[in-house]
Parts: sequence; C-alpha cells; structure tokens
Amino acid sequence: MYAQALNARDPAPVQAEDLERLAAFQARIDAEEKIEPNVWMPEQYRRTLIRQISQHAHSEIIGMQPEGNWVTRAPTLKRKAQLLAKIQDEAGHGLYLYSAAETLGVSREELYDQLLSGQAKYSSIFNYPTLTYADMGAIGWLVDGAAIMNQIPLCRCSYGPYARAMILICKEESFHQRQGYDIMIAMCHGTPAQRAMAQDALNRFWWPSLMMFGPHDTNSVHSELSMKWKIKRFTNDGLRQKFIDATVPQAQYLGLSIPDPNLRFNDGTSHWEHGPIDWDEFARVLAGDGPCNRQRMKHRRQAEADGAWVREAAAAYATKQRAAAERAA
Ligand code: FAQ
Repeated sequence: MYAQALNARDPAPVQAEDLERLAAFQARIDAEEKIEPNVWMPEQYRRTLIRQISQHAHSEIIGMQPEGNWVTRAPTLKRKAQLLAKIQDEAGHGLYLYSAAETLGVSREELYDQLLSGQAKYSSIFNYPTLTYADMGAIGWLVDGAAIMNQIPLCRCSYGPYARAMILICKEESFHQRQGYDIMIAMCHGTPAQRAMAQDALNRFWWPSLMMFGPHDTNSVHSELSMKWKIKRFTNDGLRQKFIDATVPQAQYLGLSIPDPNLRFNDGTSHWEHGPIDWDEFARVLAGDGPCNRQRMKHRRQAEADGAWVREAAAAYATKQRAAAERAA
C-alpha cells in the first residue's frame, strides 16, 4: 500500500534484474511452485509482497478498534465473549502477517513505524464508525465476508509464508462471518426497532464493503503484475462481483434490502449488476479524510506510547537474563 515509499528507498531499478533469473522465477510461478524466503526473487516481487502483507497486517490491527468500541456494550455475556474472541483473533492475524512480512527482510519495527507515521495504508473500511450494536453483525457478515472472498485465493498465493498464513486466517474469518450473520439473523427476527437497526447497519456498511476490494480494474495499478506473479488470482472487480453474487441472496434471506436502487439480476450473465460506486469517497478515505481516520490513528499511536514501558521492561529483563546466563556459563 505504500509502494511509492518503498520505491523511493530502493536504489536498484527493477529492469536491472538478470533476465535469465527472471525467466526461471516466472517458470517456477507458472509451474505453481511456492516461492520461499531463501529463493531468489525479483526486488519488485519482494516489495509488492511487503506492501500487501503489511497493509493486511495493519488492517487487522486497526480493524480491532471499530469492534473494541462495543466490547463493554454487547447485549449479553455470550455476545461479549464472542466479540472479545473475535478481536483477539484479529490481533493474532496481525502478528501472524507481520511475521510473514518479516521473512522478506523487513523488520516489524519498520512496519510499525510506517503505520504510525501515516506512510502505510490500511483497509479503508476501518475508517467508518460503528454506531450501533447491529454494526457488529454487519461487520462480521459483510466485512469478514468481503475479507474471505478476497483472501481465500491468497491461500494459493505464490509466496509460501503468506499462502500458509492465509489458511488459518481464512478459517477464522469464515467463523467470524457466520458469527456476524448470526447477529443479523437474531436482529432481523427481533423487534421492529432491532430490524431497523440491522437495515441501517447494512445501509451504512454496504458501499464501504464493496470498496474493500480496491479500485475498479482499470485503475488498479498493481493488479497486472500481481496476477502475473500469482500473488493475486483474481482482479478487484472479479472478486467484488463474486462477493455481491454471494451476499445478495443472504440479504434476501434476512428480509433486508441492499441500498442500491440500480441493483438487478442479469439473467444473461447470472450476475447481480450494481450501481456506481462513489470512488470520490474512496479516494477521500484513502487520503486520510474518512469519518474516523484521525481517531483510529490517534488511538493506535496512544496505544503504542502506553505500551512503551512494557517493551522497555521486557528488553531490560531479557538483558538481565542474558547477563545472568553468561555469568553462569
Ligand atoms: N483500502 O492496485 P490496487 C479484514 C490501495 S483485512 C485502502 O488495486 P492491490 C479482516 C492499494 O494498496 C482487510 N487502500 O492494489 C478484518 C494501492 O495503494 P498503493 C484488508 C486500498 O494491492 C475483518 C492502491 O489503492 N485485506 O478485513 C484499498 O493490487 C473484520 C491501488 O490499488 C487485505 O489487505 C482499500 N480498500 O489490491 C479485521 C487483503 N484498495 O500501495 C477486522 C490483502 C486498494 O499503490 C474486522 N490485500 N487500496 O499506495 C489485497 O488483496 C490487495 O492489497 C487489495 C488491493 C485488493 C486490497
């Protein structure tokens, strides 16, 4: 997500890569062989992966905040426990993904710095507020639903450590999606007020969920190369369409209406066609001007500062232990 920054820091132009090695690398990719950290890879492949994996990790970490907002206010003990478990899973996904990025020769501290300085992006969806408890249902159903649609193909990503990390992550995301849909079912079978909350949550999260898949294919700068290198297996629009086709019947089952007056089923293609996406809004959110960008970053920076003494204490303890071990040796 911060390709420009990485480009600027890298002195070696990609064209300088040895053509024979590039051809051999592409042949491995075409043969569906996994690329492992100790294998030669083009610098741009490495940079693309660091960008995508770390953006993904940052998204998981920042993505804990919209739900964290409801931990103390979830309606029952069961719902509270579910929410806590889900948020904990997200922290785990973030750490897992940072580890995968580290295999590409970047340090976790560097990645944190890029997030905290605002240099790195994270998914646009987490800059929207969670106004009611129904949003916990909509996030699980739609946001985790979109995440799975995007991430299942990543289990077949050409880079081994990322592909393997995605297997566990997708299993947990699927569970989250069902947990969210379960909340939506409960609310849609509840009082008229609960039903209205569920509809309102769908109204607010529908379009931002579609934006999670990234810009329209014609504006996706990275797709072509990422697909050639089998980092991505489908284009942004292709995945967005799969998500819409899967989700519309789920909304119908709930008795909710999708907030898109142009949505219609095309019998010829067997796909749901959607109305125009507000790409200006997407650009604003990416540029830092979404409803919650500032709040999310302020919160993350504060958490980092609050945890400084823990990191210092842990480092001091490790130094002491090392010294004691050396004395004993
Ligand atoms: N938000 O050329 P493309 C989750 C950027 S995890 C922000 O199409 P690419 C779990 C893009 O980086 C959600 N930025 O880029 C959860 C690039 O910027 P750059 C995160 C976006 O990489 C659930 C520029 O636009 N998932 O939800 C977005 O080929 C519930 C041009 O775009 C992942 O990260 C966006 N929506 O395709 C947690 C999955 N879209 O670097 C808590 C892995 C695009 O040139 C609660 N990532 N951009 O400055 C991917 O699959 C890809 O990176 C895409 C973008 C599909 C996101």
